[in-house]
Order: sequence, then structure tokens, then C-alpha cells
Amino acid sequence: MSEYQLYCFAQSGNAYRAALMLNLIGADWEPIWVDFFSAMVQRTPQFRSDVNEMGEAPVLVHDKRKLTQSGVILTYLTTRSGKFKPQGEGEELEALRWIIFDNQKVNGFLGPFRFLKNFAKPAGDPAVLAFLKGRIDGNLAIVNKRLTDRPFLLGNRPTIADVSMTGYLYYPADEFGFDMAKDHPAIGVWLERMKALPGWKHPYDLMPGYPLGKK
Ligand SMILES: N[C@@H](CCC(=O)N[C@@H](CS)C(=O)NCC(=O)O)C(=O)O
Repeated sequence: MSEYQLYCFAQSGNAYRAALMLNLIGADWEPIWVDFFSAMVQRTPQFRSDVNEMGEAPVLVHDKRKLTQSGVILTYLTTRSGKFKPQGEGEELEALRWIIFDNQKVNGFLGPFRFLKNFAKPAGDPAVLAFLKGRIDGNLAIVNKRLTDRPFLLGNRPTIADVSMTGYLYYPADEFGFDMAKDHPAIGVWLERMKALPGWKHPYDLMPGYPLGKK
């Protein structure tokens, strides 16, 4: 058995943060597929009692520990590996600031937006989609500005803040109906920089369940 197991599925940008980090640090890990769309296992009482009371993926299993919330998982993995680690209290707080902004305002809106456009039945209400798109544009612009004069969110080195921010940003433009890299060029350049890191993989190549119906 691998050292780490990760409950995840290919369409989840939230899980991608953890899967990408595991790959980037060269961890010995294996995915455990969460049948999110069909069986909706994350909503079952068994999942909530045995895996994650919050009913969410990702969940990282390490020894007897089960960790949830991608920000917590990233913090755990950077502490253990020493890789992508913010240095000192100032950087640690700065990384946390961007991880929270990402979780709530960037990928926190992109995830539901993409879900409503591609997977929800019936598809999302246009007014809701328009609201989310407005917030997404504004928040991506904030990230774009941040990346205009530095290669990574905290400066010259990639940290867990960058890994977190990648969440939904590599999924195909047609799943969003707009091209993030083109609309926000500094994000586009940064995505290429992240892509060049050893161990980088696209979410559809890193986690099981793509295309839908395939484990
Ligand atoms: N803030 C959490 C978000 C996790 C999350 O929302 N995961 C989604 C999958 S992408 C989920 O499991 N949702 C449960 C559901 O919709 O039933 C994290 O970063 O880990």
C-alpha cells in the first residue's frame, strides 16, 4: 500500500490541489476514487461517519490520520516534506491569506460556476451564473495583478499558496465558456510556470474518473 491515499475524483479542483502537491513533492501516493456524481458517496452517512464528517473530497489518509480541507492538507504536506514551504511567520501568514482568498473567492466561485454549467441537472440559472461570473472576473483580476510583477504569489519561489490557487485553473476553457489565461495574461504565464515544475500533471491525468463514468 502507498504511504498516502487521497480520496479524490478527476473533476474536483479542490482535490486537485492535494493531488498536485503529492505529485510535486514526489510522494508515494494512490487515489481512492470518490463517485461524486453517480453514487454521490460523499453524501452517504457511511462516508460522513468513516471518512469525512464534512461530506467533502479531498481527504488525505496518512497512517491512522485522515485530513480534510485542501489548505490543511497542503500545510501538512509542506511541513512534512519541507517543499513549497513558506519561510518564517511573515510568509506563513501571507500564504494562508492567499489560500483563504483562493478557497473562498477564486476557486470557491469557479468550482460551483463550472459545476452549474457542465454537470448540474437542470443546468444553472443564468442569473446565478452571471452573478458568479462577475465575482470570478473581479477576483481573477486581483490574482492577475498580484502576479504581474512577481513570478509566484509570494515572490520568487512557488509555495503552497500557488499550489492551492491552481485548483480549477487548468480545466479546459470550454468548461467555463471563457479562457482564463487569455483574459488574465499574468495568470496565463504563471500557469505555464507551474506546469514546468517536475511532477506537474493535468487534473484529468492525475485523478481517476475522467471521462465521467470511467474510474
Ligand atoms: N474548502 C474545501 C472544499 C471541498 C469541496 O467543496 N469539495 C467538493 C468536491 S469539489 C465536495 O466534496 N462537495 C460535496 C458535495 O457537493 O456533496 C477544500 O478546499 O477542501
